[in-house]
Amino acid sequence: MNTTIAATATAPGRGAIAVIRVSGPRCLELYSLLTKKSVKPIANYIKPAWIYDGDEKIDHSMIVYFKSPATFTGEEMLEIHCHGSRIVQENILNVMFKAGVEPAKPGEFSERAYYNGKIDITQAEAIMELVSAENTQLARLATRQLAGEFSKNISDIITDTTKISSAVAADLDFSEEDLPALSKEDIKISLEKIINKIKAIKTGSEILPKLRSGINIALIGLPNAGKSSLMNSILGFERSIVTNKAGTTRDTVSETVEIEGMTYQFIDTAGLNSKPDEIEKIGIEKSIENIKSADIVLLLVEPGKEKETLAYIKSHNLGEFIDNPKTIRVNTKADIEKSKTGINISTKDKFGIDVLVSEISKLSSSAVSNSLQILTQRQLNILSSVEHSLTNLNHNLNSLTFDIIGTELESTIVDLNELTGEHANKQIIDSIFRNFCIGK
Ligand SMILES: Nc1nc2c(ncn2[C@@H]2O[C@H](COP(=O)(O)OP(=O)(O)OP(=O)(O)O)[C@@H](O)[C@H]2O)c(=O)[nH]1
Ligand SMILES: [Mg+2]
Repeated sequence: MNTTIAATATAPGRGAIAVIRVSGPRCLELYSLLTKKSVKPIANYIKPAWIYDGDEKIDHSMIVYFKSPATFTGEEMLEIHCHGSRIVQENILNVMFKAGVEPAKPGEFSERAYYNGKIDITQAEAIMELVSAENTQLARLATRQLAGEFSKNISDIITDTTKISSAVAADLDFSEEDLPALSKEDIKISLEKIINKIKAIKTGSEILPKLRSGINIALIGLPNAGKSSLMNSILGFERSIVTNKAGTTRDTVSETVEIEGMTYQFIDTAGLNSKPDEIEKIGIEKSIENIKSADIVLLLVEPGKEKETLAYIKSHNLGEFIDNPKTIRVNTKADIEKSKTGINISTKDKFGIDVLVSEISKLSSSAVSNSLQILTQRQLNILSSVEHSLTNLNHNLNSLTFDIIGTELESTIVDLNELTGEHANKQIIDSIFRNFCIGK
């Protein structure tokens, strides 16, 4: 790019320090304009310096020059770590804007990195995910994608597809004299392998929306079972009211918490009372809705109430939630009496809660396997369409000529290349980067 761009990279608002980023061919000239130093700076060394607007000192900052091509964008870059007031940032940027530097568009630094071959599109998308990651799991996944794991998976699939496509092309050249080196059966086996790889990536991403919004855990049981006490114990603060009166919680009470890198939304519900008053009735309807939509159900039973609890659940058509892999049976008030089935806990004597929490983690992390990938909607759409065409191709293989099979494979390779950004069209690239923050 011929232009030099600048923007603040840190979050807007007042902070101790803000970082202004500059990229483009005029960085060295701007370094001496801003610092009034005529000596060429040593690359990658951060130095304290007065920043000037003409002859006026406007901040005492730390400034660093990055020499191309070993920089984030691949171009010459500067970073100015200035004092974090909005005015200081604006003043420094204005010195550069007056000198003809352009304000960076959202995502323009990453876009330049992409066009200079520093990152591919999936890595750019990973940067965006990392910046917005709300929990450790998401941050970890985004980091893996940034390290190129997804691009590697896709390039493996492209290599596999190219292998069949080249073999098909070679067969086309020699088919007059020789028997084909590649049988339809061979193609079928290879295609199935590729389709399965794509399916695995897609399946691995199904839990993503849950990772983002949080895994819902509903606490259910008869009135006074100890639901609110348990929820408060897990959260570590008194979110729900606890009393010895049955029917204390009348509405659902929910709270988000991060446990071992995952976001959970715990939902305390109204006790399942067989003889509810008007208000409880509405609360119980909500409890039942929550049971049905929860990812994990904690079924709480206090000593002596097992039969009654199970009878209530069955009589309300919720029987499927009793012996269900997503239901954890929790025996509350185990300081009074323990049960042989389920996890015994006591919020009074504080035992069993750690066992329960690790059971919850186990249940949810089994869904978050190592095959988990971050997929944007754009990537998912391309993968689904590739899977669809390869499945069709595989299905109709016997009736197709090698010529047509070759053409189909070629067009699949073009689609796959779009995933990592090779041959992706400019409009798509633009729309990806314009969703980024300014300064990224
Ligand atoms: N002994 C003993 N009592 C407990 C324990 N946990 C809760 N309780 C008592 O049981 C009563 C009911 O507790 P809650 O947590 O309000 O029960 P709940 O299921 O939310 O009740 P509702 O909101 O009315 O449906 C309170 O008096 C608690 O102090 C426990 O581990 N041991
Ligand atoms: Mg309660």
